[in-house]
Amino acid sequence: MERTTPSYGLLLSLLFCLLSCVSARPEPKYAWARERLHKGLVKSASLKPRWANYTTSELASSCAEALAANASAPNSDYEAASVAKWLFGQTELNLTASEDAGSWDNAVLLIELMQPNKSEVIPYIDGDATAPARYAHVVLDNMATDEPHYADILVGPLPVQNGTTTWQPLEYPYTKQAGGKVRNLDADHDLLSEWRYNVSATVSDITLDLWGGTALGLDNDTLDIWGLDPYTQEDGRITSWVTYWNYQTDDFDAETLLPLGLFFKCDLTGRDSSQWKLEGWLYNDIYYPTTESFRAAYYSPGFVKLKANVEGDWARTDQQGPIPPLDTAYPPTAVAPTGSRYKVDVEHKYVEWMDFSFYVSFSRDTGMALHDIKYKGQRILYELGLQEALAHYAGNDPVQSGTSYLDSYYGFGPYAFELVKGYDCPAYATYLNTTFYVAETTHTHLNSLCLYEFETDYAIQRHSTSSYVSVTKNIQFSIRSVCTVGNYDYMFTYTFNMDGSIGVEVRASGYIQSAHYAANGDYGYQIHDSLSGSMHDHVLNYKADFDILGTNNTMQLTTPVPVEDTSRMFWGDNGATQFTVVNTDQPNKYGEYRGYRILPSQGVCHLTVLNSFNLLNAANWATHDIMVTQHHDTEPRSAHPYNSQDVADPPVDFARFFDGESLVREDLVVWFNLRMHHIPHTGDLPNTVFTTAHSGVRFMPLNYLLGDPSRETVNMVRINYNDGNVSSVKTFGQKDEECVVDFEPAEPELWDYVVIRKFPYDPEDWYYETEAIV
Ligand SMILES: *[C@@H]1O[C@H](CO)[C@@H](O)[C@H](O)[C@H]1NC(C)=O
Ligand SMILES: *[C@@H]1O[C@H](CO)[C@@H](O)[C@H](O)[C@H]1NC(C)=O
Ligand SMILES: *[C@@H]1O[C@H](CO)[C@@H](O)[C@H](O)[C@H]1NC(C)=O
Ligand SMILES: *[C@@H]1O[C@H](CO)[C@@H](O)[C@H](O)[C@H]1NC(C)=O
Ligand SMILES: *[C@@H]1O[C@H](CO)[C@@H](O)[C@H](O)[C@H]1NC(C)=O
Ligand SMILES: *[C@@H]1O[C@H](CO)[C@@H](O)[C@H](O)[C@H]1NC(C)=O
Ligand SMILES: *[C@@H]1O[C@H](CO)[C@@H](O)[C@H](O)[C@H]1NC(C)=O
Ligand SMILES: *[C@@H]1O[C@H](CO)[C@@H](O)[C@H](O)[C@H]1NC(C)=O
Ligand SMILES: *[C@@H]1O[C@H](CO)[C@@H](O)[C@H](O)[C@H]1NC(C)=O
Ligand SMILES: *[C@@H]1O[C@H](CO)[C@@H](O)[C@H](O)[C@H]1NC(C)=O
Ligand SMILES: [Cu+2]
Repeated sequence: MERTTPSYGLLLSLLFCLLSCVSARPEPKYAWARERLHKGLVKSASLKPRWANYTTSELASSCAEALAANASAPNSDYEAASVAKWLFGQTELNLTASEDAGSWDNAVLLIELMQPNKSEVIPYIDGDATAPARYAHVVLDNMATDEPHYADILVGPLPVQNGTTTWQPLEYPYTKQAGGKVRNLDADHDLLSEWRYNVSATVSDITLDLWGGTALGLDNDTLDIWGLDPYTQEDGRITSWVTYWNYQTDDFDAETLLPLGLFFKCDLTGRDSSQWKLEGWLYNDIYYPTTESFRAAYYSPGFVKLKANVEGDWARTDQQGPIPPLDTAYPPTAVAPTGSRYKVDVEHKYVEWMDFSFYVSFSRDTGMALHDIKYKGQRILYELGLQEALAHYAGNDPVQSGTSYLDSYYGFGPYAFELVKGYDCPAYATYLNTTFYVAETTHTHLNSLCLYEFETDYAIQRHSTSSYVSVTKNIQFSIRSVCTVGNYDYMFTYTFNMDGSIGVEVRASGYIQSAHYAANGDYGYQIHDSLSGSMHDHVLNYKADFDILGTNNTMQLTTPVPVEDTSRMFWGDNGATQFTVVNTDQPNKYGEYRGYRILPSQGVCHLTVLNSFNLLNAANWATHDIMVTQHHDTEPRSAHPYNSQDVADPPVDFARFFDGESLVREDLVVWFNLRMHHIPHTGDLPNTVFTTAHSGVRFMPLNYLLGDPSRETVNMVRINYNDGNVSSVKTFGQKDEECVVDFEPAEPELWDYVVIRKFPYDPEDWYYETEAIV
């Protein structure tokens, strides 16, 4: 496969050259969302330690339980708590309960079930091998040291037993062999926050003059300061740029629309705050190396003061403006008149719909994933799930140009909140809870996954002739979750279809992260008085571990080509290349290979940024559209949540998965990306909309069956006619009873909505004080 030359528009072409120019500037890094994490999830300040046996939840919602089904399920209650209790008994770990832990203590961040090796699971679920031993994956936040680091460890076997349970550094799933350790650049978060407020205090006169407010860490602050994620990691130094934002003045989450255009750079290397340094200020594209030089310029005649971004109705999402004609009449709505036509085993998170079945798992890092997806009794995918999501910004200013969020750092699990019935999913959907265990507390988010059937607005099949018309309803089945990671709401949906195809889709809504418009014209449209829609790329990486008629699979391009040197590819010019995972050992009766084809269904574009200075090796999964490797137990995931902490030498460098290994008759894993180029325009205000911020890939059976399986449904009709008169109507045994729709079930009870989006989280009081999550 050759890489085709992209023909992006003007702005994007500009980006290529201008990004490199920006890289020559004093560079940035700091993350506002990090603050949330530490305020809440990591240090649940007001909570009692819960590691003894408080929790009722389990490691069990993790995928391994689903895969290893029964054998691993017993005793899942209290299991995470028992692991925590055991860990606190290991004196060499020197752990402090999360609620008491400060920035110089070791704490437990996460406990989950370790995903068992596929090499052990397959013989178990398909054969008569015994169930794989179960282990807990634990992440420690070791801060009682000059070199704070996260440590991935394995605890087991489970259940915990004195004498037999041990812990060991976890290393095999990562490309970096460093004892499962990665440095923690944010251990001194609180001190750093204080330090930045101290810097800000030195220009209070200026912020008061410019914006009538201060950022001092006081209750009456009207300004916020935050900056880069990841930090800039260069030549052994850790630096960051910080910028000013107006706080929103009401409930609407508008802060990321209110940048003020003043920036300062700091050197944050090391743990000794007396060594941290302010390295300069930037305002209106002019750099001032010291506070004194900035102040002197500010009070000089002719200093240009930029307009501030101030909240208004333009940044609020409630109804406003003239109501469109007839809009107040009740709109069409979906109902399921005969109830659900699918089965959900809530305990095992096992789902059956029509000829599909699968298990659902949920994790702190990456949220929802599907396992052991079978179609007509045959496994087609061993595992399908999100791996990582990147939002790579560009801009003339150091905060935008330095921002490249890798969202699994924050985790998708903690940000999957309750879905709104009748809005996020149909009112009649099945809703499942999700749980994860962090900081010695089980967190349960109610109704945060939904499953439902839905009739699309187009038929799946039709044909008409002079004597009949034949047409089939397109009924599909979806599972969905929505994760609000900071300012954005990502909607993740897997869709199963009667033609045997599976859709993987993501949509984005919520507030954009914007830039001050000053001198940013090459990086975004001006979208409000002082606002630039900061251009960025979203790239979301997925793992699709195909097993087509077993694990002896081959990647087939349009013409069957062994692809040893072309394991990383682009969709190709004009969609001319078809990518199909086939089994060459079991051709169909015509000798054609049975397989599943992978095709983009929406939003085909590549990551614009090449050789990102911000990311170095931390997101090497973003370079191509579709990447194929052999399955290895040592390569379960394309990324690590702390890749951002050491971008040059991250725990998982995806590029190292590629060594020219054979992709012919091997157990193949397809890693693919969903992407959106986002150049926010006025229509992104107040929020980006899901309609166009959308990317998808579809897996479709290719020569897999001998015909179209959607012929099996009865939900079709054939109307026969002659000379203009209908002679018969065939409905194939469809349920034809008159169904009088009772509207009640279609109207959800929204007063039941459970507000759990707050940090800290109190499992005894889910309704407890809500904090904004930006
Ligand atoms: C919790 O622990 C206490 C003592 O540590 C024990 O008495 C109690 O049975 C435990 N509860 C559960 C549900 O395991
Ligand atoms: C789970 O175990 C029960 C009985 O122990 C058995 O009937 C059932 O088939 C098992 N289910 C699976 C998916 O293994
Ligand atoms: C254990 O952690 C405490 C802080 O929680 C620290 O003061 C102490 O030095 C640590 N001990 C060892 C042996 O690392
Ligand atoms: C899983 O596979 C890896 C790599 O082969 C191995 O190091 C590890 O011990 C295995 N885990 C278990 C629980 O067997
Ligand atoms: C293990 O031993 C410790 C200390 O001897 C004890 O406190 C704890 O309850 C024991 N745990 C189990 C599961 O037996
Ligand atoms: C912030 O300023 C206060 C008052 O000058 C000082 O006591 C404190 O140590 C400073 N904090 C940091 C992190 O520099
Ligand atoms: C904010 O509060 C502090 C102390 O409470 C006070 O000194 C300061 O004047 C207040 N600032 C504003 C802008 O009102
Ligand atoms: C979700 O949790 C709530 C509260 O514990 C419980 O009542 C409900 O049954 C759970 N839902 C499912 C589908 O398990
Ligand atoms: C898988 O392919 C290998 C050759 O690559 C062959 O030796 C083996 O028999 C095949 N296994 C199955 C189950 O067909
Ligand atoms: C079709 O229906 C019309 C109206 O009922 C009738 O007049 C006509 O004879 C019918 N034609 C045929 C071919 O049955
Ligand atoms: Cu976007």
